[in-house]
Amino acid sequence: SSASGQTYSARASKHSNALVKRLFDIAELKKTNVTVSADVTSTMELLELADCLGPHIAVIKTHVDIVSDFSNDTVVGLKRLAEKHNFLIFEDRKFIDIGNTVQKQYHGGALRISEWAHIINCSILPGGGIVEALAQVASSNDFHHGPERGLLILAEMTSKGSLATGAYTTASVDYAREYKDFVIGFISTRALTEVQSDVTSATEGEDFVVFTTGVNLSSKGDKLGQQYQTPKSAIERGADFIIAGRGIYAASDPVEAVKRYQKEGWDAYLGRVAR
Ligand code: 5FU
Repeated sequence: SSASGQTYSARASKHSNALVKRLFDIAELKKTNVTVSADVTSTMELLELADCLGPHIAVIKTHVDIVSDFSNDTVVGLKRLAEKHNFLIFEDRKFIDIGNTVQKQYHGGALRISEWAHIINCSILPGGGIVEALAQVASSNDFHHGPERGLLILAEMTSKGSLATGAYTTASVDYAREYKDFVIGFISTRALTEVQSDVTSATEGEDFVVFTTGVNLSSKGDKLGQQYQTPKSAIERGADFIIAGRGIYAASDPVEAVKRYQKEGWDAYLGRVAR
């Protein structure tokens, strides 16, 4: 059966990528497939959220370029809380440029993303060279420090009128298959296992991890084109991890909210693997 019909622990035991194994192990251990999108704009808010939501999440998703006082303290604090609560860090930087530029954006620079982010993502709009360039950084020799690293390809987007569809999405899957040691999965609204192209088709045992953004229990969207589905719907369509931002951090009680997303996400997962 396809990967999404199997339990996280079954997938962990078979997967060849150490980071994916860890991700699935965390999900199973903490009984959560929630990624919180912690889109707050100060280090204090970010670290407070990470600490209080930490027990209920598998991954924290950051946009550190919106943190107005980003510094070494932000990084040290995030890493400490990731260890304390056993979650992974996903920087949603969406690299989208020529290889030479994305290498400098990933490694070094103002944000030093390669030093602390387990997971990053990119668009394949520039072509396969972007994946190659990021993979080189993650495996380069001057680079033994830092976390285990993996890449998600931005195969679809949740905003109204998104152009990340059709041939773009198919090419995303092709590049994931071509670079499957470094590409751990997709940002998409559904499982992409069925996608076939002239170039590639699914190999036996293929297991890409699906992260789905645009998840909210009480809203259908926002005034700027965001479109939401519920945790249950996302998981039924093939999400392995649901990503929720405002639904959690902007709730009057974020801890109570994250528990609701955790329960709905986990119940939907149990339903999916029981089928
Ligand atoms: F790639 C994508 C996408 O297609 N839709 C998104 O919403 C990324 N996102 C991110 O997920 C976006 O940048 C936010 O960080 C987050 C959604 O936040 P929300 O508050 O749950 O709408």
